[in-house]
Amino acid sequence: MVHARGVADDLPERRGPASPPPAGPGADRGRRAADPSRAERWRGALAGVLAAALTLGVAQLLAGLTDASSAPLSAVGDAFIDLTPAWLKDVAIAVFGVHDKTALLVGAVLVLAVLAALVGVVAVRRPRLGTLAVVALGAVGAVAAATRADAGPLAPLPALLGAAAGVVALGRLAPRAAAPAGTTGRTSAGRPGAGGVDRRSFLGGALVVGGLAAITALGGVGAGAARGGAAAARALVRLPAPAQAAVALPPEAAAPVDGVVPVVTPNETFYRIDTAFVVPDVDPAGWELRVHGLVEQEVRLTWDELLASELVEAWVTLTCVSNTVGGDLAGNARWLGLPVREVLARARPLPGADMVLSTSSDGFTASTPLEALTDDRDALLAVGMNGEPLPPAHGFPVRMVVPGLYGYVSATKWVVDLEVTRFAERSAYWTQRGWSERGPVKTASRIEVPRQGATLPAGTVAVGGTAWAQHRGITGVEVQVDDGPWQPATLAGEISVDTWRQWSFAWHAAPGDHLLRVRASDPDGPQTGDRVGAVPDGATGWHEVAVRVA
Ligand SMILES: Nc1nc2c(c(=O)[nH]1)N[C@H]1C(S)=C(S)[C@@H](COP(=O)(O)O)O[C@H]1N2
Ligand SMILES: [Mo]
Repeated sequence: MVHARGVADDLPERRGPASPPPAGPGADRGRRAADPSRAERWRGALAGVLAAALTLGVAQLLAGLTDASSAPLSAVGDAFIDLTPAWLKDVAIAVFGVHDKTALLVGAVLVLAVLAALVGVVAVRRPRLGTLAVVALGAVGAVAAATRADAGPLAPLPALLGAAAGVVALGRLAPRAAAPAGTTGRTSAGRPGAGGVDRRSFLGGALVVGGLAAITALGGVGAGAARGGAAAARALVRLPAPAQAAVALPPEAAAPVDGVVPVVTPNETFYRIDTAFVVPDVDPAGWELRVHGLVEQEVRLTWDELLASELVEAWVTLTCVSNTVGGDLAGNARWLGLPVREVLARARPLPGADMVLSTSSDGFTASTPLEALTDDRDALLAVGMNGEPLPPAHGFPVRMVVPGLYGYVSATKWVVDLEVTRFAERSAYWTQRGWSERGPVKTASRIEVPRQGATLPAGTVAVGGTAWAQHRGITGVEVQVDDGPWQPATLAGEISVDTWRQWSFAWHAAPGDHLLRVRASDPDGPQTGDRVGAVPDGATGWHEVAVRVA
């Protein structure tokens, strides 16, 4: 506030109280509506922001007691993500990467604060307009919450009751934000006491509303945590031993170069991409997978049935179609799960079916070729990631993992539904937003050491990185220095064709500026050097790193 006041005081004097009062009936009211004092505007803005904070606080408390995803900010955030044009989403992922949700949250809070401040300023003179604006904002939150894929019957309540609290708070604060009659203009000098009393009553009210906002918000967060939900259930999960273990990690899978990305990605640093503003809270006790559509027999699978099945464990490298050349939207983990083909075999797909549309609890969908889910690859309904239950952000309790396909067409997190269908009949979330209906992973490679722009001593330099061509396998990696000949790099040990593979290259570096380039080969030959962006089915091109040798 101190800072804000300072800024306001720097504004050039525009509409001073010295301007002559217009004459005529109602003129005074008209002048005041058009020209509230600066202090009054700031108090109005504060009243608006505090009323909005109380709205969110009360809503958060109710959401915490019932269903966290119905909190208006979360619900509006989710709706915003679904309604955002694809190009803007691509920009957000490109600019903010895996922090795109944090950026959205900060943006949403700032936009809301500005809106609330404006509403507050208006409400000082036009209380009914202020009430209407708060109700309208509450309605937006309620509609967003009620239209979520996993919305319960109580979903709109937090936003509506929050807005009711906001209306009351604004109704109390806004009138007190108004400068008392007779204190505007020079005449206020004659009644020194009035402005002081009024300011104190405004400040008192503001403190009460601000305090209530903080208490309800904290209470809501606490209630949500106490209810525990999926996080508490996850802590109790004991994963069964696999009926079929993953291959042992060969020690030579790690290239002997300091600073390359680890071969196994820890769950904590595994990249995260999804459309969920708030991580869906799915209780395994109530989880059920429905398999239906073009099948002879509809199948339902509960969590207990899933855990009692013969689970297999497999190393699979997951990659995102939005990954740019040299990018880091890729991770490698040991997954534990039931092969999807086992469940499909029970359902018996009908002739003519060529796709499985998987749906998550929050409404995301992916279209996976039926063949990739029925052939012998390790396409899993995964429950475990690197020896732990899936982290909530990575799909707890159950997600899909399909070797060889980008995540957007295969790796549905919080999966609850498999519909056997045809590409000609159904399309998935990202396909409806301009991405390809099929997304086989493109062969890719990157240089991780040395880094772009590094300065290195002359002599032998250890160059290293990672390459992937899931389900086809990496057969070679080559390095090119300054447009010279392609030279073979040394491949580290292969875990399986479904995982990435590290490589290293001993470079005899002479002083000067140099450009290093990498390309990988799969059984079909070397990856293409054509530079293509991620839309609609994945980027291509050779990764380059410019370095200086001193
Ligand atoms: N429910 C759900 N599942 C999803 C997504 C999503 O937005 N919602 N995104 C997909 C995409 S685009 C990718 S690349 C992978 C990423 O999985 P991760 O976040 O575990 O790395 O999840 C896939 N599964
Ligand atoms: Mo993705």
